[in-house]
Amino acid sequence: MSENINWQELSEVEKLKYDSNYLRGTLTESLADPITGAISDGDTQISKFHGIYQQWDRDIDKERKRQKLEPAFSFLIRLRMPGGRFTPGQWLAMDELSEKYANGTLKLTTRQTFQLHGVLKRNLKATIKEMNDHLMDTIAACGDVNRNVMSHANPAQSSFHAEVIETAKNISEHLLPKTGAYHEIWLDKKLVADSKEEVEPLYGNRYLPRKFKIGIVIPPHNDCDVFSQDLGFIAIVENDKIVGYNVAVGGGLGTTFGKPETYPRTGTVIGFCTPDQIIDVAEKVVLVQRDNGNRKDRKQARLKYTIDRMGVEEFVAELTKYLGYELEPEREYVLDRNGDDFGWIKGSDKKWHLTYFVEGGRVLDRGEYKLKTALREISKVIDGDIILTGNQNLIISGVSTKVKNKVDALLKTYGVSPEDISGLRKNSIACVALPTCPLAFAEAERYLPDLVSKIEAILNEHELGKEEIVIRMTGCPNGCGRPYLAEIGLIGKSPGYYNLYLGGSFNGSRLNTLYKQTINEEEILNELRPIIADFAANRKDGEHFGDFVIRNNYVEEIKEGKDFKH
Ligand code: SRM
Ligand code: SF4
Repeated sequence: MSENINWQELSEVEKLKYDSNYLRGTLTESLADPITGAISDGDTQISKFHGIYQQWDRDIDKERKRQKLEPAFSFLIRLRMPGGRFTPGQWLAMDELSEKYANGTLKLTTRQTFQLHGVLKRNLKATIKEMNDHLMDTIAACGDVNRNVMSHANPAQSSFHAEVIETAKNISEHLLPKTGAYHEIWLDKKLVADSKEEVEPLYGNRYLPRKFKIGIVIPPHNDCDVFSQDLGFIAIVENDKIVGYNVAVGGGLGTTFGKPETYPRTGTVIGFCTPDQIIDVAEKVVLVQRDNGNRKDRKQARLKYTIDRMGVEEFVAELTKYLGYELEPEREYVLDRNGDDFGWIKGSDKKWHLTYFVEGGRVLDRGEYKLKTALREISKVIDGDIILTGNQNLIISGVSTKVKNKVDALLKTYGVSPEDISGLRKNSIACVALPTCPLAFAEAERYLPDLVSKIEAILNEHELGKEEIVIRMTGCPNGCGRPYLAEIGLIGKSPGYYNLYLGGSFNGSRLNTLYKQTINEEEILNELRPIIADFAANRKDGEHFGDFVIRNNYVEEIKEGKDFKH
């Protein structure tokens, strides 16, 4: 495969991957270099496959330049934890690591895992080692491979939760890179075999053309936005048993302003597979993408573009060849929401489960609000686990009645008892954006809470405070907070300015549509005010905001990603 590659034709990252000796690159040398807080340019790409991104503090960028200093480099570390289930011991370990080596906060991501921000180069290895000591790793949390596999989060809602989370873990394990690079570089494990002989049976030496994402939902709850995944599985329950999964392919949300050939796309359901087939189907979809994805242009490399280029029919025909059998026809299912259901629920396991809202997914102590301390103390007493949801929230899961009372008391002690928040805030997601994200054009996590308060004031004027409306904001069009699937989507264009998108569906199955471009806060509120008033006066019974704005022609429904306008 290697000798005849015309590197001129391929994206630079292809050569980097190929030359990296199965993801080793020069990471060991970069880590040892005391002159700079950064790693080499090439290693910044390779480190992603190990769950690490190089960043710098953008808040103090100008000052560092003025002082002729290099940027304040630090690193983001992302865990791989399929299904997002953590033991209390693991939570405590992450809490401690965030204090010892990171910026003191824990970030719960939109893919059910943790990120640490602000880790200095000299502390990377110790942090990763300690994570591994607690049975947590960061392998393939980023990079051109299959990423963290998401699954339905709430054991209280479905007795099939345990089965689905196990399936997510098995898929994740099956699709892990097989290189020993991670263990050598971070855990000082000796080479088992000569690395030159080592092969990646699944990925080959250039891995995938681009990142790849998988999620599993149990209807009617679409809590991991199954249509945003490269590969989504929808569990089908018949006679009190999961009989299989509908298979959705080609979801993906990232776009680039000024490049109309980039667009968000919702996954296409192409059939049904049995539980025995699910790992094979996952593997073969990955292989079709490996062999057909665009390796020249990374902005056209996701599976969604491969499928639109091939056409769904040809893609399915190719997949069938790889599988050696046909998928069965898709089965019926209904998805009714993509947000989380908050509060305590007693599950069929007779245990208690508390779904708890974490604004922006940021766990920290701020003044009297001591969420980080509360969760630390709760982790010391619970007899269950903590599960992260795909909406940046968490579930204190599987506790007895006695412990439930202790949890409530601890939340109260630390000033973080669950509040009666609005239906809008409950359904809000903001990506990280500034100050850590190098790609952000505008604020998101640090700004959305204030904007929500201002929209709440308008909703309250119309007695719509309880109305559940999905609102999501990102600092750029990459889509990390899945804004293209929100009923109200806000995407950063420049500091203080956003594009406003309306008309996503409450269950996450329909893309929204551009309503207004490059508007500031005052304009956002002025645009939303009359629409909310109209909604209050003229909505049909039970009609959701996203459906209302389409029925009343505020925006036209987008049927295909290709029709999306930026
Ligand atoms: Fe993302 C890149 C944060 C979920 C689409 N994403 C980034 C980087 C690493 C910026 C970078 O490349 O340097 C961001 C780091 C910011 C920081 O300081 O933490 C970043 N993405 C995040 C997280 C932490 C957002 C959050 O607030 O929770 C999410 C981590 C998930 C995880 O645990 O793995 C996160 N990113 C997503 C999602 C949502 C999802 O997967 O459910 C998407 C849209 C779905 C999709 O992939 O299509 C997403 N991130 C992107 C893209 C655009 C990809 C594309 O196809 O165009 C980029 C940029 C890129 O890859 O070039 C990106
Ligand atoms: Fe950064 Fe953009 Fe992702 Fe937000 S959407 S975290 S700004 S890459």
